[in-house]
Amino acid sequence: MVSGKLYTYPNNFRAYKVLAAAQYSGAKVEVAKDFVFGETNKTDAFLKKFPMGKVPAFESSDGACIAESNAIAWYVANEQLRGKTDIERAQVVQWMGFADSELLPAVCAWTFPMQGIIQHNKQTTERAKEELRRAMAALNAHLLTCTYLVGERVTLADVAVCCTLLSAYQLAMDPEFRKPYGNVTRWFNTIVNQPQVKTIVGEVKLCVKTADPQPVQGGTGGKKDKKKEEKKPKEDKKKAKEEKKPQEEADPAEEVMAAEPKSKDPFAGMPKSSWDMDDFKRFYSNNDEDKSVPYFWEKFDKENFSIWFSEYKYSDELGQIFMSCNLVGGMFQRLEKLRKNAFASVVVFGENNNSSISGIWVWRGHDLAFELSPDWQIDFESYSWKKLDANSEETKKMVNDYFKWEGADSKGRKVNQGKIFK
Ligand SMILES: N[C@@H](CCC(=O)N[C@@H](CS)C(=O)NCC(=O)O)C(=O)O
Repeated sequence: MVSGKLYTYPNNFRAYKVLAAAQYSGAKVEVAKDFVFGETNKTDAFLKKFPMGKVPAFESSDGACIAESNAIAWYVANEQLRGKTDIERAQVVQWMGFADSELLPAVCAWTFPMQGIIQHNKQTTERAKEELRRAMAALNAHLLTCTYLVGERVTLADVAVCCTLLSAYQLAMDPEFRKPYGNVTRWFNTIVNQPQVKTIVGEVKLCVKTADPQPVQGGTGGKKDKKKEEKKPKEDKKKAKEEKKPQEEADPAEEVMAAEPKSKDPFAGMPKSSWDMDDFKRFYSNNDEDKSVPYFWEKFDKENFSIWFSEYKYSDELGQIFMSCNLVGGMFQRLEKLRKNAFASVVVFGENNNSSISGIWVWRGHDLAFELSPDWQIDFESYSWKKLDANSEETKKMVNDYFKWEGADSKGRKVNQGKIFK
């Protein structure tokens, strides 16, 4: 029986292929708990196993390391999913290639701006829609006479194509766009409602209205972010690069950015502290919160560090949970240089179309840290910030709940998932 650990961030459609395949085959695939995108996958230990530093990545119980989501999905699958004959297996590979080459670039180019991952560009969007129409027409013709893409049962072909189309069906392709592709939509509904797929991707609601592009900075999607968006073109590019822009070419400005001198540590002038924050971070990663929360309070240096509660201001504009998670993940990435002097647990509460984001932050000094560096001013205005009294019982309870990802938000929404900035 195949078993092992999958490294991924939450709601990664590439990881869905692997996890759904494991549901069919019974392979034991455990998602690595402490994985932090942009951090864990850049460590020497990770790069030694997976030199490209990309996820999903799989480490089997007997030590084999596999990168590339399709290869991992193949490895954890069973005979039904891989195809029973050589011709079926070839067709499965064909559709997996089709998903990556014909669908994925168009889906990403169209939906990434809606998720605030890359900047919206009308021309790129129109080209992506056109490419998607062509691929959807080919799929539609194939599915006129077939229930599944290959053979008479679900295979990896269905899983891969379906997962690749997921964000397009959820965010972009409204009923009018979908109209000519009724066979594809019927097939898509069949696949996402397979119990083995549904348990991984959750309830899928088809797009009613094409989502609007969102500001890249992890803002609100509203006009209020326009100014910031214009002010920070460099970060837009950086973020877009990190997310591996599907259709954009290397931008010389990015090379210029890479060559920019490193800015001075904004905390350099602050007094030394007896608290070794890295030690706490290690302790937190390696122990249950029953131990790490008391450890925090035992070591925490009230003189030189402060504790803050932050809340995303525009929760009524949050849509899909994975977009809320992207918002938090994007903010963490943009605060890279703050990591050395800060720790945070940020929680997404609720469910799709009814969620909120809030968190507990701890950093060096007693003022709002984001004002110390121009690099850190992209996201923080989208949040309210309240400094907490480190001596109060109320603060202790909040820290406890947030560090443990327990409890509910002010509207009673339960914890959906948390992210740690460390
Ligand atoms: N072809 C690869 C693509 C993997 C990939 O691009 N992963 C992205 C996240 S979805 C990543 O890890 N990017 C990190 C980086 O480029 O440093 C697959 O299907 O697994």
